[in-house]
Amino acid sequence: MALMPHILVHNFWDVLTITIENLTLVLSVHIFGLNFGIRRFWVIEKFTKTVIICGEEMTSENVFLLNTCPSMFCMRVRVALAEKEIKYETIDEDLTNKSKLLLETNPIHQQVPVLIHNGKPISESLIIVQYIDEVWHHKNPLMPSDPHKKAQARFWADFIDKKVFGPARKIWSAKGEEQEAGKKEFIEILKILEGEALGDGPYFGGETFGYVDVALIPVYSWFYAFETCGNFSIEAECPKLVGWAKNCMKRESVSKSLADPMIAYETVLFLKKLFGIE
Ligand SMILES: N[C@@H](CCC(=O)N[C@@H](CS)C(=O)NCC(=O)O)C(=O)O
Ligand SMILES: *[C@@H]1O[C@H](CO)[C@@H](O)[C@H](O)[C@H]1NC(C)=O
Ligand SMILES: *[C@@H]1O[C@H](CO)[C@@H](O)[C@H](O)[C@H]1NC(C)=O
Repeated sequence: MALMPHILVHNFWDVLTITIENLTLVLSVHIFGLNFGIRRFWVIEKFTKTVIICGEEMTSENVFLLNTCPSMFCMRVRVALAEKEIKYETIDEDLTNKSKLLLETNPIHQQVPVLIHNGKPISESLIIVQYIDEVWHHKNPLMPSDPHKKAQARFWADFIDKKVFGPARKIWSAKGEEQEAGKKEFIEILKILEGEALGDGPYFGGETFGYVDVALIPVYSWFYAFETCGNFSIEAECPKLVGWAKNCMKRESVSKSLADPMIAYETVLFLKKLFGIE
């Protein structure tokens, strides 16, 4: 029988495959320039142009995250995966030059994060966090089980999505009155979260670290950038909220998943340059 090897060249991997009828054997895989040799890889999913492959040696859970390090939305997913102790591979995206894989797995928004679990993509950070909580429900549940408490948690996460990021962006991207308005709105929103949602803490979910904590904690890694750009102190305005954030940072799932504040600050400087601000 004549074997016909197909060489598929992709953004971040080269795969040498042999296809015999419907069976595809992957013989040699180069990922980020590393040769994984002949191993038992299997093809998880064929998107139109990209083959997702996975080897047992790489990850036991078949979880990939399309990621950029300083993205607050990606950090949410990294925190949730860490809480669940899931092994996964991150695939770093250059958002100024998006990969085919990103365009294929999130064709509607073309944004990170995208979680690919067993070849199936899921996008939108809060939806991904809920998915993670449902699939790995045995370990550190993030969502309360009581339907009313669950609805409240979803309310506050939605509030964060709708209210926090707009003013936060104004702090670094605007000047003068508009920047002052951004600072004021940002602090007002944090005060609402502090007063109405956090309560006596230690977490938004009460005694246990949960969904709302995951939704908000990545913003903390951008505080330094906001404070530097806006010349103000968030801690002076919202000491309780900063106390909550510092407490969250004691969790390894959080401290290991959040970007270094300097990286967030450098990202702000990069974005300013990219958008011609200053
Ligand atoms: N609502 C989305 C927001 C995701 C998002 O804004 N991602 C940014 C990076 S922080 C992105 O991919 N931007 C690229 C673009 O919009 O072209 C979520 O929660 O996942
Ligand atoms: C964009 O990405 C592709 C592959 O992902 C690479 O070959 C190309 O050089 C990149 N272009 C720029 C301008 O970085
Ligand atoms: C920053 O704020 C302080 C007061 O809080 C003020 O004295 C100082 O001039 C400000 N710096 C700039 C660069 O606006």
